[in-house]
Amino acid sequence: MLQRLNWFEEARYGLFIHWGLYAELGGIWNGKSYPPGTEWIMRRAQIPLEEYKKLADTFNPVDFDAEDWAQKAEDFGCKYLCITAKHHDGFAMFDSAACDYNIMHTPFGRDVVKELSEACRRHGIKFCVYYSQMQDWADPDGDGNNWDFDPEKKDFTRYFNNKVKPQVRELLTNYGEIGMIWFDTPYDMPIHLCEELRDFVHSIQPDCIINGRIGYGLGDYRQMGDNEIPVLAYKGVWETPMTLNNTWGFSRTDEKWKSPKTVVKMLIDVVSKGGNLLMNVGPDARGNIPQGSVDVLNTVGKWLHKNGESIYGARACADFPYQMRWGGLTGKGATVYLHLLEPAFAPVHIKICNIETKAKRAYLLSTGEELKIFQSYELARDEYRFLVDYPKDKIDELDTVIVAEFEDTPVAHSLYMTFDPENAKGYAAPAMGEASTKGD
Ligand code: H79
Repeated sequence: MLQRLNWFEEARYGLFIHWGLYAELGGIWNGKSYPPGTEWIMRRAQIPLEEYKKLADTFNPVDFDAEDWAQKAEDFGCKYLCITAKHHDGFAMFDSAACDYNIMHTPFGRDVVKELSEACRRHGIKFCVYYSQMQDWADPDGDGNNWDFDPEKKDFTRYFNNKVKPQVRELLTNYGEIGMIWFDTPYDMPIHLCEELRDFVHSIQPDCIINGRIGYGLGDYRQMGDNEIPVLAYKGVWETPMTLNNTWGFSRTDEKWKSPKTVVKMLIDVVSKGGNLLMNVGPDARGNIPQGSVDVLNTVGKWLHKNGESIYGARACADFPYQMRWGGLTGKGATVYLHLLEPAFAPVHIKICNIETKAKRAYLLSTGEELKIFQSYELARDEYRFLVDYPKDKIDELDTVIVAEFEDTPVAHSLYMTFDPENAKGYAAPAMGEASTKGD
């Protein structure tokens, strides 16, 4: 694996921030609502550029406090933060000599990227930037705005040389170490420009990660689709960007936040398949992250501060070919974290089927309390299994984490393994009633 991916694999959970001029509209233009995807409103409502640009004349997020946002990211348990430096609308949230259409030319006149990069550094959070490299609805040569500009006259290479490369250079030069640059919607960008962009990034900051949406598999890791989590564990490094409601940018109408339980489940689902979760918030035009989203992510953060060991640096376990309706597994070497999400599906014990590796002990992560374990050979199914008792009175309704230490990295057997009586030795058959499979 690439060295520069090490921190990313360790991090597992990041905070995505979609913030731009569109926050002023919050999904509403001329009294008409354009959910979801409020950051797309300029294109969806075909707002003339001259009209949309007026938002820059009024952009003044007086409540913006980089320190507060970085503190929040830390409280949420996020290890990296990625802010939209330029989204498809073409407006730069940083001081850019390459293009005047940027935050310095607003009543606010402060470089948000600068302030956030410094605050993140103070809080030990990897600072990352999102940059839309192909679409630009403010530039006649950028992609996507066919209502102000004639598509026939577009010269993308000119845009690439005049705006993309100079702005990417600014981002990678003026803000210290950038953990990752997050590209988006490469559409049909020619491969030689994608390669040029990749090499350009690494010529300035060799350690800066490039996400998959640079196109053609040229990125350092695989970017899953927006809000898409794969069904199976995925080999290699990957990340799912996820909305907390149903939009990336701020919405005046959408307060349908996912519950803390849903977020924790998603995080476990993603990490148990070897990926990262990049969870989004959309601050409003005053610079406040909506309180409803803060409340949800704070609750998740409190859980993470107690149980983070089972997430940060954790990996997919051997792919046990069973659906574990009670929850899921994450792992680190010979340690397995059993995430009890649905105790109703584990009325007696928690069970991992088809696991032969010997267990040493198990304990409750939150208290360290030792738990009783069983391992047995199951004649009926010709397989080994691992069971652990759990304290029914110490359930964390978000997720109760049980740590099981094995003698080695646990391996799953094929469903079609053949019976070898020798293998069955050394495992005590559980006494009746102790590790009953009734109801399983
Ligand atoms: O930045 C966020 C999105 O704006 C961006 N990717 C994430 C991280 C993105 N760009 N394009 N797409 C996603 C795919 C296009 C989705 C669309 Fe729609 C469907 C555009 C118009 C209809 C979603 C729904 C966005 C607006 C409405």
